[in-house]
Amino acid sequence: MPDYNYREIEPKWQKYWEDYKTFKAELRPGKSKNYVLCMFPYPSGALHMGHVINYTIGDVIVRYRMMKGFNVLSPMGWDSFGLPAENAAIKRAMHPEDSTNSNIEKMHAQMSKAGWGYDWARELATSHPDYYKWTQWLFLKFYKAGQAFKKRAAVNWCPRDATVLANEQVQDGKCERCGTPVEQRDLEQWFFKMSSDAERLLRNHEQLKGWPERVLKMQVEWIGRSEGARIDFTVTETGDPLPVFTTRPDTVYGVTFMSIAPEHPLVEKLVKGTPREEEVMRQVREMRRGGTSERERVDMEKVGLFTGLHVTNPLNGDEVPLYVANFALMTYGTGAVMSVPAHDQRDFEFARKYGLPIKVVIQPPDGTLDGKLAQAFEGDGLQVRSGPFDGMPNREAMGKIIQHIEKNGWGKGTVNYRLRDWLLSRQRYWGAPIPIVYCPVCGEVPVPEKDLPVLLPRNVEFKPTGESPLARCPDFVQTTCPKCGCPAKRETDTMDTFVDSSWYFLRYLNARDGDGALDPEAMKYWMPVDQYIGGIEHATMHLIYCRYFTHVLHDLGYVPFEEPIANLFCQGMVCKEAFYCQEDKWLRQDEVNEGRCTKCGRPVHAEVAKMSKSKLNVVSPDEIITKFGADTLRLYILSDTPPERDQLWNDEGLLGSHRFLNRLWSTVFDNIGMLNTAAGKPPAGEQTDKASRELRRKTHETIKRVTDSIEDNYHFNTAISGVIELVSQTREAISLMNSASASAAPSLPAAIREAVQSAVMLLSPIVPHIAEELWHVLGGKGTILQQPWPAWDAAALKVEEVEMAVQINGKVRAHLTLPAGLGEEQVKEAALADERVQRNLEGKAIVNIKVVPDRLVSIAAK
Ligand code: ANZ
Ligand code: ZN
Repeated sequence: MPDYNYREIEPKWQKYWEDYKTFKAELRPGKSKNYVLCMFPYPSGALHMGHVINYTIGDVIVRYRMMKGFNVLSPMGWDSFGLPAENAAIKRAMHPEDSTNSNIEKMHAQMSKAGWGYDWARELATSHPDYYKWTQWLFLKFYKAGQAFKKRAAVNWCPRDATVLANEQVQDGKCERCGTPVEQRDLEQWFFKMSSDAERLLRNHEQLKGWPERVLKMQVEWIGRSEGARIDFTVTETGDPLPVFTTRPDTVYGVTFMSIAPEHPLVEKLVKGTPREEEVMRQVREMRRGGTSERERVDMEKVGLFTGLHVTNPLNGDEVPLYVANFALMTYGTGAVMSVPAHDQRDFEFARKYGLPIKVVIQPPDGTLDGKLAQAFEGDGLQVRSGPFDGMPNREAMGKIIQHIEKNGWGKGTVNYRLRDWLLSRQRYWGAPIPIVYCPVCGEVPVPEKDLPVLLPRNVEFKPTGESPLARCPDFVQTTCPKCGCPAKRETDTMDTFVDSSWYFLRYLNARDGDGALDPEAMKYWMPVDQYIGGIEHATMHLIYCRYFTHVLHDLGYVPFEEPIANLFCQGMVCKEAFYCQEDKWLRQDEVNEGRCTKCGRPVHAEVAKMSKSKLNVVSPDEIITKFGADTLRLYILSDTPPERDQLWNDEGLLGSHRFLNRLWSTVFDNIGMLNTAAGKPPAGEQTDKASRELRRKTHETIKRVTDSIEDNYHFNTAISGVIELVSQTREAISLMNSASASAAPSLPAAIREAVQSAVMLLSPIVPHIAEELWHVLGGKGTILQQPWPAWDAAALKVEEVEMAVQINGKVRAHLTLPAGLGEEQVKEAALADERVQRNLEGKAIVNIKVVPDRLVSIAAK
């Protein structure tokens, strides 16, 4: 028997799939399509376990659906622009273009070695001109539709990466990439008008039934819809209007001070020339240097400073002090907050800190008022001290107060969103140039479509300085105005890499098409994506951006649908133990001995963490594939837990998977003669012997179980344990057949062949190389992917015998093996005939006998 030589068979089948273009997808009208998409990687140069879990899930779905008869599209490409690629290139002292392209080559080869099947004819890389030409084209469409525009704004600035960051790229006040504290800067920047899409992004959740609940929830929170009102206060001393946004118009009579964001343009104007000017402006600068992103400021210690001015409440004429406060955010609502300490905990704490009055206007149930309040009362109750609204339940008063405000021209009922416009310009080199020209005569002029792409020049000093590197490249900057021909200058910022990834799934459909960005016919056939697979970390960035992009393209008439992704699956993380020593920091596993650091002897702290280079707990997929084969890795990565859950890497489990594949291999090769003589003789139910019928039942149960598990949110782990059981039972049947009693089971060889063949087919999406090989050895032709997915025979599932428990007065006294589906009278008879039952009934009179068919006989006796 040949060894399980994965080193030979894996490249052999990979070559077969390539030579025969097994994964080539063509538009076939009338044939059911299935678009299976995995989030494309950025070409870091090496696959990690995160890729392995993501792309293995995708590949199993692809192969399963091919066998199910779908016309499957499975593309792959490269998210190759952006900071990570650029930083990696700087580190390697290479040009980003060269390092990106060489990384792509390496990773492409690694992907093939993992056995993932893609239609490589559709491969794309976002940093190639034939891709970004169309990204620029889309930008122009957005620009013309008013969806891309330039404005001056306070932006998050990472001093280390020397570029602006989207709000989404700031975490805990730090740059998501490098961890440097983020600063605020005032800059002219390009934005997409994503906030205009907030309502639709929420509304269309209706259409996203195939998305995980938690992703939708994260999006809802991120979009942050609030209903309330704009109320126009006025600065008492100057008459300047100062509107606020509030979700609690019912508390407007309880306003005891007003808070304004340090960035608010009114601040400087109001304090100018007043005695407090210097102090206020110093504080303002201090707060702004805090430099934290807006969302983080919410959690900071609340600080404020009295401006010396007041505002007048239009509803009751109260004049209350105006504070500059760090918790007031310039980019939310109007940048000013009416503060109601009695009913808002944040305002309450601020009022306590600065000795400001607290005025209850919604009666707490226990009747506490004002100064006696231990904390803000945020619940519902009746209005008090609220003018004409006294005595009204506050929920009802909200609407009434809004009406009152609107009638008097003091404001308006409004909806406010947390979702901001998308800041898309970057002061970095490695991105798609923004196709805009600045002319001294004509102003801002879009580059004509015929002049696209605006090529990213190669010879640029691209290390980050804060200024756009392209600005230092005169050949790039100097141009002529497309409108009037005057000397003009190009925009030197590049696009956020998330722009590139917001439409790549559409470009796969016509990746080689030089005549247009999108192909309507292909989109009509292939879209929406039937299954998208990727990490949960993209829930609020990529997965909102790509929806917004598609919405705009729909409005512009380019795509015939609004939602691009019908079903989304987010895989769990692969974790492993990581070890930390106070002295020597993170340690490799082999640097730990009996809980101590082998370098300094100190006790080591162990934790389970996502595999990461910094924690030295990564396992390299390449090494595993070399040592055990891709099939072992694929099987192992799916066998432990449902794939949406995080899993703990464990070397034992990996070996177990490898042993199983060896067992499967030898099950076929050890019995190949018998298996192939039995070909073409399927055991047909009734005429077969009992042992054959039992194995056959197991086979069909397993087919059903595997199919159901895959259909049930891809629970491959359950599918795998099902096949492992089937293989064990098959091996037992083989032993039986080889034993003396073989003559009692004449149909067994055929049943065994069916079992083995089914096991191979059911496993084929997961371990495709060994499956193709074994299937061939069993006489198959071509690729197993052209075979129909096995169907279970309902008749074979019929259980022949059941074990029934017999209870006497609630206690189980005997077990009976009876034919399944036996009638009630016959069951009773059999129970009473049983010797153990008779012994237990001795001297008692039967009161009642109940039968639960195929399960239980319950006897009551006295
Ligand atoms: C008065 C009030 C009374 C408020 C009360 C709440 C409770 P969400 O629900 O997140 O939309 N707010 C408005 N603009 C703000 C800004 N620029 N910076 C910081 N806070 C701001 O929050 C809406 C509430 O957040 C608004 O309702 C406002 O405080 C505050 F008992 O107005 B409220
Ligand atoms: Zn011009």
